[in-house]
Amino acid sequence: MTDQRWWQQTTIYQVYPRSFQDSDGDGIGDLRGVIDRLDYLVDLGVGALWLSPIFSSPQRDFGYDITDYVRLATEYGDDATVRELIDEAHARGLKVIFDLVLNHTSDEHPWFVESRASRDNLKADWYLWRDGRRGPLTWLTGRRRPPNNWRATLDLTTAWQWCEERGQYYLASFLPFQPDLNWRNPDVKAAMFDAARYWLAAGVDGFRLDVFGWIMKDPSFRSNPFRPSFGGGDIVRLWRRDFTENTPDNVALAKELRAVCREFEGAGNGAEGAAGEGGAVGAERVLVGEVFGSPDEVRAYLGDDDGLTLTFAFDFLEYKYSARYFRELIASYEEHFAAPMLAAYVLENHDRSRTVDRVGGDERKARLLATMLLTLRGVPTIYQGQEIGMRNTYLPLKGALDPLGRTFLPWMPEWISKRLGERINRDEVRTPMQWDGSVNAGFSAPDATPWLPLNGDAGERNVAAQAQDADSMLALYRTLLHLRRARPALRAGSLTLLDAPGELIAYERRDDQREGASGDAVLVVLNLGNADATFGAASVGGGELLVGTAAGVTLADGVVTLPAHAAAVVQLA
Ligand code: TEU
Repeated sequence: MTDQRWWQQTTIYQVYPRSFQDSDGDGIGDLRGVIDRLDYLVDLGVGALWLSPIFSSPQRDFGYDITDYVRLATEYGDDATVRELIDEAHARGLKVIFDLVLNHTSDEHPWFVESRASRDNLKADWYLWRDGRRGPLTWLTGRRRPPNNWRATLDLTTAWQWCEERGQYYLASFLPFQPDLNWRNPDVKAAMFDAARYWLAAGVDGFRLDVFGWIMKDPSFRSNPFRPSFGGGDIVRLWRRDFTENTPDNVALAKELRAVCREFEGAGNGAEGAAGEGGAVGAERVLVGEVFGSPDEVRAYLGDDDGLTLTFAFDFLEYKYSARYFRELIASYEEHFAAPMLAAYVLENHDRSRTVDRVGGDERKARLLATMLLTLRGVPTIYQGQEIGMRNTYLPLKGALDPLGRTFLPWMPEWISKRLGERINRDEVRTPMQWDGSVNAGFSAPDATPWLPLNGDAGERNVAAQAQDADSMLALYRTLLHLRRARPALRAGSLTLLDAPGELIAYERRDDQREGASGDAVLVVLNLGNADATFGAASVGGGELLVGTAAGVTLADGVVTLPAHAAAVVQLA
C-alpha cells in the first residue's frame, strides 16, 4: 500500500548556508538569502530543506563546532530570521531539517571552558576526561600517554588531547577543538535533548544528525582491535572501531531521541503532511542519521520504527562507476532496508567530491547518476549546486580554511594534496553557489569578497544560464524531481531489479494498490557502458518515454535504445 508518511516520499536539498546566498554583502551566505531563494527550491521540486549548522560558533569547522545550540551565528541571522525562514518554507510546502551536532561542541563552548578549568567544577564530567597511562618518562616530565588507542578522524593521530589545566586528556574524536561530550552524564543528555526540543517547538520538521554513530563510546574505554583497511571515508584505517562506533548503547540512544520527537507529534500524525504539504505542527518529525558501517549496523538504527527514521546511504559517495557495482548495491539496500524502510541516497555533500569530478568530468555519467538517484526507492538528497553540475574548485592546501587538512596535514607537499583534493581540503566543494553570470555569480554583491573564491566556470555554469536551456543539468534535475512527485510509482512504489545484460541496469517501480486506479508503473534503464545498448521487455510495449538523458534515447516497438552513458525513464502502460 502506498505509505503516506511524508518523509518516505520526500526529497532533501542540502543548503550549506555560508555558500548559498549572501543578502547583505559581507561575502558570507545568510538566512535572509535562503529565504530569498525558497521559490527557487519550490520550482526545482524538492520537498525538504536541510540546513548545515547555523548556530553560534567560532566557525573553525564552519558551524560543526557549536558554542550555543539555541542561538544563531550572528552572520547568519537571529531568532526572528530563523523563525521567518521556517514559516516561509512551510507556507510553500517545504519541510525544514536542521543539522544537530550531538557528539561534540566547540572548545569555546561555555560548558567546555568550565569543564577544562578544574577536576571538580560543575561541568567537570560533561566531557570525556581521563588521566592517561604512565610512560617511561612520566616520573620526570609528568606527561602521561593517551589512555587508549582511539583515533581522531582520518585516523592519523590519537583522539586524546592533553589539557594542562586539568593534567588530563580529553577525547576529541574529530578535530582537537571539538571535544566529545560525555553522554553518559544525565545532565549532558538533558541539556542536549532540550536544545532539540527548542527547535522542535519552533516547528522544525526534523534533524540531520552529525556523526551520530560515534556518540556513545565504550564505557570502559577499551582499545580498538588492530586491523588495517583502505579506502572508504578515511584514506587508510588501521584499527577497527568496535568500541567507538555503532556501539549497542549508541543504537539505544536513537530510540531516546525518537521519543523526544514524539513529544511534538500529535496522535495519529504519521499520515499527515504527505510530500508537498508543509510542516503542520504535530506532524511526524524526521531523524536522518550520519552513520557509517555495514548495512546491518546502519539498519539497526531504524529499530522497529522506533529509532532514527532515515540513514544516509554513503556507498553512493564511494562508488565504482560500473553496472555490477550499482546493481549489487541497489539489491543490498532493497534487502536490508525492505519497505516500508528506505535509505537516504546521496551522491554529494559538503565533505565529498562533486559527482562530475568523480566521473572524470563526463557529464553524461553525471546525468545518468542523477537519474538513478532520483528514481530509486529511497529519499534522494541533493547538495546545493549538484543540480547545475557544479565542479570541485581546486584550492591549494596552504591557505585552506577547512581545518581538516590544516590541522592534520599542513606539511603535505602540493603534488600529494592536489591528488587528495577535497578529501583533505573540503573548501573545494564549498565554494559559493553559482546563480548567474554576474561578478560573484549572484551569490554576493559584485563589490563583496566571497569567503571562498568562486569556481572559475561560474560565468557559464550557473542557474540563470541553465534555466534557459532545456538540455541542461538543471532541466534534468527539475524534470526528474517533478516527475517523482507526480508519479506514485516513483514517489512511493516498490522497486524490482530486472535482468539486464552487460553494463545495463534496469528496474521497475510499481505502485499497484492505489484505490480506484489500475496502478502506476515506471521502468528505468541505465546504460553504464561505452557502447549503444538496447533493452526490451514485454512490459515496455505501449509504454511512453518520459525522460531520456541524451538526444539518442528512443523507445520503439517495445525496445529502449540508449547511447553510451544514457538513461531512460519509461511510463509503462
Ligand atoms: O562529518 C563526519 C565525517 O564523516 C567526516 O569524518 C568525513 O569523513 C570527513 O569530512 C572527510 O570527508 C561530519 C560533517 O559532515 C563534517 O562537515 C564535520 O566536519 C564533522 O562531522 C565534524 O562535525
